[in-house]
Amino acid sequence: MKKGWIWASFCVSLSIFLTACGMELPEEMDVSGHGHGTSHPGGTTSCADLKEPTTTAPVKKFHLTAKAETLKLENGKTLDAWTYNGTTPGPEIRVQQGDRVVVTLENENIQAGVTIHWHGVILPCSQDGVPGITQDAVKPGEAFTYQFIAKQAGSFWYHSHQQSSIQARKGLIGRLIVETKKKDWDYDKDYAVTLHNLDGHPLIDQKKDLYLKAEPGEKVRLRIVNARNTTQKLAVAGIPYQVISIDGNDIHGPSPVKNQLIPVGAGQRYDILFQIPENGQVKLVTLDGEEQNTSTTITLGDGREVGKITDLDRQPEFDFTRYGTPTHDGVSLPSKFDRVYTLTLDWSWPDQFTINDKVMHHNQPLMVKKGDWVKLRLVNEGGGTHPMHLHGHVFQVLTKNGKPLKSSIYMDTLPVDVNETYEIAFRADNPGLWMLHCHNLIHARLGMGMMLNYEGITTPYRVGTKPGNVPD
Ligand SMILES: [Cu+2]
Repeated sequence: MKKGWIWASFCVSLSIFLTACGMELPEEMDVSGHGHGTSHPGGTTSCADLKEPTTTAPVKKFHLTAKAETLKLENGKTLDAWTYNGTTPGPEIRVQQGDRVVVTLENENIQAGVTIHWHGVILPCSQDGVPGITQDAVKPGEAFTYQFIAKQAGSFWYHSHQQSSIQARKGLIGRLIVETKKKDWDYDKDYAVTLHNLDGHPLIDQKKDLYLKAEPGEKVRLRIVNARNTTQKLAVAGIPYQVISIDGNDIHGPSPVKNQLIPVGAGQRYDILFQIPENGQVKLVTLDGEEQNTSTTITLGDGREVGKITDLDRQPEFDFTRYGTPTHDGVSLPSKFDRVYTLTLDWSWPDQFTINDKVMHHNQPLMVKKGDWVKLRLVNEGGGTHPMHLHGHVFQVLTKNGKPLKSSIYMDTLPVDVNETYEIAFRADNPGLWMLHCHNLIHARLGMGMMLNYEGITTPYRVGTKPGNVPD
């Protein structure tokens, strides 16, 4: 596994210049599986025509310009980064649930082209930002406007899905926060932060050590976005906290926990709630899940330090499978699923990360039709942790290693460790062509991805070197 990892890292640095390593990109390919002239008994619909209908929802407009920028880090080092509007993460987009979000993306000078994928957001196929599948990459001098209704409240993020392993690492990332109209939890301050790796520099909002203003006694909602490729474990010093939301989905009955590391998987979001102690400050430390080294800190408030973060490695991990209280949230799972698929995640020497022994573009799409209940079994047989992300849907985690969860937990990205098996379920209620891939973007680049396609959905776009659409 270690060897594979080193080779994979080497290949990705190399593949910026070469395509010698890993997965061979086809010259031109139609991921819908329909091809030219194939007919479908129920007729066909193009992904490009699946848009949000016109409504009276309040419109919130934003403009993001992708451009190369020289950034100066706190340590004085300068970096050539790719940014949305000159910073990484790009501007935080904050809207209210029910708003119509209109974002114009302009590409100033990123030669390979860019897109914006709205990670975790349930939106129409044409707005998903995946080059060669839902649109063409936006080339220098071009623009593309995204429009979707923010139906889910919660913490989300956005990133380019063109050569994402390179572009996210170069800085093309940002946050999307959707607030509820009426505050759903009791807090005074609402902060969101992004853990990211900027070209080899582990950072939190472009800093090594982040300070956030908070007064003694204040309750803080802290939204943590992990835009890195590996699980980031978060230690909170000395005070109890609640995990109130994962991937934008509220937890039912979140009890306070203390001295537990929160493992935020790559691509995931965890919202935690805590109170600043009287005369105290709160400190959080992140620990990289694979390299086991501490990387960034967050400090809230000005008082004396409460509690010390010691024995990081010996702290137990927060376990979402045992958290929360049982719910009857109205979504009752069927006794029989319409489609059941097993996906075995693995890697093979020297540099391929596979699903069912095949790399992306060689796997047949998982086919569903609208209304199906779908169950996926995710089995990790090797190659490190695989944070599996499904576009366009939120799934419920049913079991871990055969054991049912304590509460109803919903996610869009689930980190699956080696030798673990999860069962997840969702309703196929959003017709389109959706990627299902590992959000360790290096693994995705080296093959770990496939399509979940609805019957009868086609696309006018093509993946490949010829059209210049590289979705992984
Ligand atoms: Cu992976």
